[in-house]
Amino acid sequence: MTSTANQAQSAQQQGPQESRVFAPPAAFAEQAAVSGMAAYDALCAEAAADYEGFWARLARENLAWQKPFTSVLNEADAPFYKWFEDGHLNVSYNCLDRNLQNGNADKTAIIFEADDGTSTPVSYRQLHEKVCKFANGLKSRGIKKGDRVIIYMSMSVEGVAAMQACARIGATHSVVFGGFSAKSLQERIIDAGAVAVITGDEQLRGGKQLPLKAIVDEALALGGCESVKDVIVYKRTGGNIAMVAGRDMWLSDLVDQQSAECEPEWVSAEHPLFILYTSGSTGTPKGVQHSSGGYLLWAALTMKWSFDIKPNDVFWCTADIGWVTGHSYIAYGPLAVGATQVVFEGIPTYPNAGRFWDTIAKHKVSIFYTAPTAIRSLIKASDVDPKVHPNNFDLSTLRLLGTVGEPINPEAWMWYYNNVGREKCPIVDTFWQTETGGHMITPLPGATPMVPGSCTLPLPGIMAAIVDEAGHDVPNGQGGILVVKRPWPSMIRTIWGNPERFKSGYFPEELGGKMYLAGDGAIRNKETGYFTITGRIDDVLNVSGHRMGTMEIESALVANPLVAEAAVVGKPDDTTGESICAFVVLKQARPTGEDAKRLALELRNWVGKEIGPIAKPKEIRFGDNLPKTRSGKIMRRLLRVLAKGETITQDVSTLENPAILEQLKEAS
Ligand code: 6R9
Repeated sequence: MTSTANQAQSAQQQGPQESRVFAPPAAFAEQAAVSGMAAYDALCAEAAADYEGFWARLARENLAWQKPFTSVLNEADAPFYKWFEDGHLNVSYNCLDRNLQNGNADKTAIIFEADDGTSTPVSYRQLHEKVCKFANGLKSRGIKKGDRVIIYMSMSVEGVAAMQACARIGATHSVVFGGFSAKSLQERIIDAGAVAVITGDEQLRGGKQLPLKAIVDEALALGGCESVKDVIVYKRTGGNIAMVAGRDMWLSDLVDQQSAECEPEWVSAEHPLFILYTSGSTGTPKGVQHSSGGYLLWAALTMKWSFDIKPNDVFWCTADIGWVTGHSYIAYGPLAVGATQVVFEGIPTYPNAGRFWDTIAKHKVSIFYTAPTAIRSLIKASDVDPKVHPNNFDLSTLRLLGTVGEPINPEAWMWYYNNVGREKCPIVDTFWQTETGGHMITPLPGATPMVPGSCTLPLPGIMAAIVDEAGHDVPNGQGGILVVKRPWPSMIRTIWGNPERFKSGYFPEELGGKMYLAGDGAIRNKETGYFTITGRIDDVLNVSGHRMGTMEIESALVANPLVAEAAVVGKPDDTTGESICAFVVLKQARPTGEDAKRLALELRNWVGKEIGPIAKPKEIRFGDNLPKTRSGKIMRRLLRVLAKGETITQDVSTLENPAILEQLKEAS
């Protein structure tokens, strides 16, 4: 661990102070599930007074239990915490059957918006039937409770159904994002010991047909995947693919003749619902293992608290099911609360960068949840082509906006608030992680006054705190390490096959072994106590002994009207220890030669003015774009290599745009 406390502290001291505050609109607050700060405080007080009683009440009220639990939290084998462990339930029953019983059978569960703009509604009754047939199909192949199933599919009703079908029979799924390479897929198949792979023939993205099944074939051919007995293929494009006799089968052949009824497999609340691989700061991807009961409780409850979901809402989370956001806020949360949601196959820029706004208007979306990186790229696109600006679309159905995945810089927040939300929609800036299962720190839209760039306050029951390296609380206004002091129901249970790494990585001895280490730095505002995430603790810089969050510098750069996007990394420096290297995308075309020099100087001075001379990037490189994963995260790891002038030897298969690396290799 590095000395994050000081880093975040100095970043804050030097960083611009955000003073704008936006109260939740009165009309929103009046009807909200958690209405007003007094209601928020009351929930927090309830959790503080009787932690287990609080969670037990919520678990009873929000989930259907086949066998009620008597044990709430078992800490005997900490940090391997167990929640509601003697209770039995089925996640798919909670998401589907419950809706057939409570009058939602004919309600639209999913509006599938295809890449080409055609859309298909699927009711809860239809989804239930699809999932039951799918589950029976899996059972007919001998797949059973506890088996691991890899899902390597694009965004589709079938992808969601595959996850639900696994949940129905008690199989543990591991969704691998459809953009991962054969090698990454193979590693995950082997690590999980999967018995089957569910995939598609091809995927459609931005009008292009891209391979899926061919990559599965390649992954299996790499070897070591002998555990895989079945490959089940959903036909999406009808493209030409190879089928291996005895191993591969079409989904339709497997499910068409199956019964539309499938008794759910009742499992313990602690039964592993899924494993989701995520990258750590070092080493191979970790299989984050989640539970059934605690996980679903939080997916459902945050739909109500953070998203204020109501029966008439049309919810749209633009994530992919390959990421945790697509698990909690597409495959499980919305269905568990009987919501109608849009499931989107395409990309935000096809057929043009107005696609999000057009789709919101078309399906009368009322709650929209996306990533800051998408917002920033759409800001840029609408500056270039005013026709795709949100002003040209009927967004009047929107009542709530959300962001996730990375800090949102105040300028992007304001643009989202003004142009998309038209100053009437609260924005929930939801801080959470693959490991946390659901939202952790976020405004409650009908209660919390919002400050652009701050995820504000922990949800009731989430004991988030900021500590120094010895695990001691730091005062507000002083940065430190973000931790969670008490276990919560939807937390990671272990790293699949590596309990030691789970223990040492998330509950380090240095912090006493009982606090969950999020891996992010944070600071609380002196007056409000609001949290601001200062970035991953591995993304902090030390220049001449002054430490600062890369995020602060990026935010300053993006606040410049010329800048569309920026990523800042450290570069070893003989004199100052580390120097700051900024990769910048301008709203205008990428400058070169004298132009680049002039603009770099201008931006350096700008940052100097915004934060302080110490934060001035020593080097600025301009690009047409930044290297990003397909989920939109900037790959700073690669930028650090480029900044050093070294050759990239790491795997770049998860990059959306590998070609950009060449351009960013040297100074513009
Ligand atoms: C849900 C998800 C987790 C990391 C996390 C943090 C960053 C996510 C954020 C945020 C600031 C937010 N992060 N949400 N930082 N504000 N609202 O993204 O999970 O892919 O595991 O990433 O993303 O650094 O530690 P995951």
